[in-house]
Amino acid sequence: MSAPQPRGLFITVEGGEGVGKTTNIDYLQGYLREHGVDMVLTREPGGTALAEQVRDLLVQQREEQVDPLAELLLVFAARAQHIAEVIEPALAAGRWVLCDRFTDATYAYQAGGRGLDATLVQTLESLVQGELRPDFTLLLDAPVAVGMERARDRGHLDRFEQEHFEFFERVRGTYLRLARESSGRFRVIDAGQPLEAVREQLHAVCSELLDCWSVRHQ
Ligand code: Z5A
Repeated sequence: MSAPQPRGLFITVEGGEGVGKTTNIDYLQGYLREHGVDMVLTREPGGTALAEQVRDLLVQQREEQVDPLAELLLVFAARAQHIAEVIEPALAAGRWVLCDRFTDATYAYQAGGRGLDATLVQTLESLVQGELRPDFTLLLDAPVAVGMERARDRGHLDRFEQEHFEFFERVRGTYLRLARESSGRFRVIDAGQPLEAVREQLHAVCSELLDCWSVRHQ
């Protein structure tokens, strides 16, 4: 009888405003696929038809003030659908999942940024995810002023991107605290550096991920 299929690796990429997630995820995906990794690339909020509709509701500018608790519940509603439809089936089939943001973003934005009690996030995390947690999280970190300038240069700003400097300082502070508290899972990338230097750091992390995968297969 053949050995059971090992679960795929669940890798999340996190960071504040303008740190270059999209730019670097495209690069990571290309690099890992070249090294033979069978992978699903997805994002939060989003990743399914329903969750992408929730994403639109969350990021659109609107007249009414969005209540932080309503925002939190929408984020987790989208996440429940995303886990059931995309993440769990892929991991169970032995595929890697590379996800642009996950629950660390909820701690950073809804608890850190908006000021909601982090225990609310913990409660919903347990309810919606059960035991599911990322195997590795790449935190792209850059000074807030650098990130905000890059995002401004990109043009149109969504509802989150229009937040003020102090909001993004709290987001960054929360991410860095999470990285210190879960240092086994997090890899912090200095994303304030030029792209070439960021990619060198990503190569080192990719080698580690590929090593971890080959151990899982033994
Ligand atoms: N959100 C939440 O509140 N709670 C949650 O639980 C979750 C999400 C999951 C949408 O997410 C919003 O959802 C997000 C938080 C909230 N709002 N914000 N802000 P998103 O992931 O789509 O948001 P985003 O931050 O706008 O992601 P992004 O599109 O990946 O942006 P980015 O990180 O700024 O990446 P970029 O577009 O690749 O880079 C920005 C510019 O900088 C671009 O012109 C690049 O060419 C340039 N760049 C990138 N790297 C460099 C370097 N190293 N040097 C020079 N220039 C660079």
